[in-house]
Amino acid sequence: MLRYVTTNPGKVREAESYLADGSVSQLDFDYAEIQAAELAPIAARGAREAYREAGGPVLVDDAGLFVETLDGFPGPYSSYVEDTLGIDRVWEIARDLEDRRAAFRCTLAYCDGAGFAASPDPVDRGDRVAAAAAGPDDAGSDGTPGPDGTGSETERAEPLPVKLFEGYVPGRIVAPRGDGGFGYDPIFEHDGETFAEMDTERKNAVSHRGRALEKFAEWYADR
Ligand code: ITT
Repeated sequence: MLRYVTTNPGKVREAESYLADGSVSQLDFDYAEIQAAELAPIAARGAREAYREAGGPVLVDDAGLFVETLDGFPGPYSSYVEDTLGIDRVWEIARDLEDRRAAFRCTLAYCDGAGFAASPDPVDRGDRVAAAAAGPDDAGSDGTPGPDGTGSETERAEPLPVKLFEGYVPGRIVAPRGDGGFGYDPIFEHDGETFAEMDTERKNAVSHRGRALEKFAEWYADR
C-alpha cells in the first residue's frame, strides 16, 4: 500500500480524490526538512527517510507560498513562518507591497526503492559526492537499505532514486477571507476567490497540489 507522508490532515483531504480508495493511507511521520532554496531536494530527502521508516512505497508532499517581490519568501520556510508569525502577520507584511503577486508550489516525491523508466517528470538521484564525502553515517541516512535496513557502505553511498511531480498556481496575497482549507488559504486569492472560499473540489481543480497529484496519479496508475 502507498503511504501518503504528512502530518497535515488538510493535505490528505485534498489528496484523497486523486488516489483510489483503499490503495493509500496516511503516514503521520515528521521527516527532517533540510534547509534548501527549493522544495524538490527537501521532498526527495524526506521521501528517502520516509521509505526507510515505512519499508514500502511512500509519497511525500512538500509545499510553500512564494511571494514574488519578497524574492520568493517564505517559500521553503512557509511552515516555520506560519508557526512563528502566523498568516495575519504575513498579510500585514504583504499589505504594504505594491505588487502582491505570489504562487503556491507543491512537490510530490515518490520512492519505492526501485529505479524509474524515463518520463517527463524529473528523478532526484541525490548528491552522491556529498553523501560519500559525509561518510557512512550521514550517507546511510540517504542510502539504500540492505535486507537488515542498514546496507553496506557502498550501498549507503548510492542514494535511492526519487521521482518528483511538481505543481504551481499563481495568485496574490489579500486580506484574510473564507473559512475553508488550511494554512495560508485565507490570504491567497486566485481568480477573485481565496482558496479558503473554495471547497476542496474547486481548490483541487486549480491548485498546486491538484496539478501535482494529477500528474502523479496518471503515472502511478501504470506503475
Ligand atoms: P507536512 O510537512 O507534515 O506535510 P506541513 O503543513 O508542515 O506538513 P509543508 O511543509 O509542505 O507541510 O507546508 C508548508 C506550509 O505551507 C505550512 O505552513 C502549510 O500549512 C502551508 N501549506 C501547504 N500547502 C498549503 C495549501 O494548499 N494551502 C495553504 N497553505 C498550505
